[in-house]
Amino acid sequence: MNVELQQFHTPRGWPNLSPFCMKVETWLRLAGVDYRVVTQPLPNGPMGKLPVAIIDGEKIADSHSIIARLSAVSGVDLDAGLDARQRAAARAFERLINEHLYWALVYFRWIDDAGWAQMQSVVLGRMPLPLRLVVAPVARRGVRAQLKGHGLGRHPPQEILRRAAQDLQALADWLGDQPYFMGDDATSLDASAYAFIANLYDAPVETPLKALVAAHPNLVAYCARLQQRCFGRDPRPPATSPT
Ligand SMILES: N[C@@H](CCC(=O)N[C@@H](CS)C(=O)NCC(=O)O)C(=O)O
Repeated sequence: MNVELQQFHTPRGWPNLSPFCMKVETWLRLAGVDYRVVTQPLPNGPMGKLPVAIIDGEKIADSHSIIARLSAVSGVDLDAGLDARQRAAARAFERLINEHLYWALVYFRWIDDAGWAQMQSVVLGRMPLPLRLVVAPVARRGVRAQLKGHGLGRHPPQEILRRAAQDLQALADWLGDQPYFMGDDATSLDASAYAFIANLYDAPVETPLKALVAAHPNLVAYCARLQQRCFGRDPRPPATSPT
């Protein structure tokens, strides 16, 4: 099986600032499937977003579709041990993380001025300054429109924080003292949960969301556990850039 994962360039020492890219890479690590990374400067691919994967020559966009295909081709089903109710809960939590909590992260990185200042140096900092001066405001305007379209971005920052805190409370209460979200074994929900919660808590762009995670010691310990298991010991394969 040949897997190429295309994801955004990311600062050294951090798997990926895009939680969707990091979700796929975390799944690959949990499943023990070999892959190589090709970094992309801008979103592209069939859906104009990243991640994209090329699996045995087939190009697939969208983290959910990528993981479904990876699972089918590799024969590794991290959710094989779940019954129907557990699958239902895992699905609901995954959607909460991917479709709601994610947008709070987007808001505090791209729209909040303190986050935006960091994003410009960390994410766009590799671009030559004249290009950055053109690209940065266009990208920010696009993200602002996406947040309005979603709806969360129409709220004031305090309300966005309050709703993110509710999501994190639900996640912390569900996790309790289990090692993984669905019990003793990692499932595909952990790929999402780790990638997104760690991006809130540990990533090299700090936002007020960090303190919301820090209020839950079990989520903090969870991030450390998954970090150690997935990215701690062996470094990721060296990434290449497209020629
Ligand atoms: N539903 C997609 C979402 C992917 C996504 O939103 N990726 C972001 C980065 S985290 C992106 O490429 N954004 C660029 C854009 O929207 O222009 C998935 O699950 O892969």
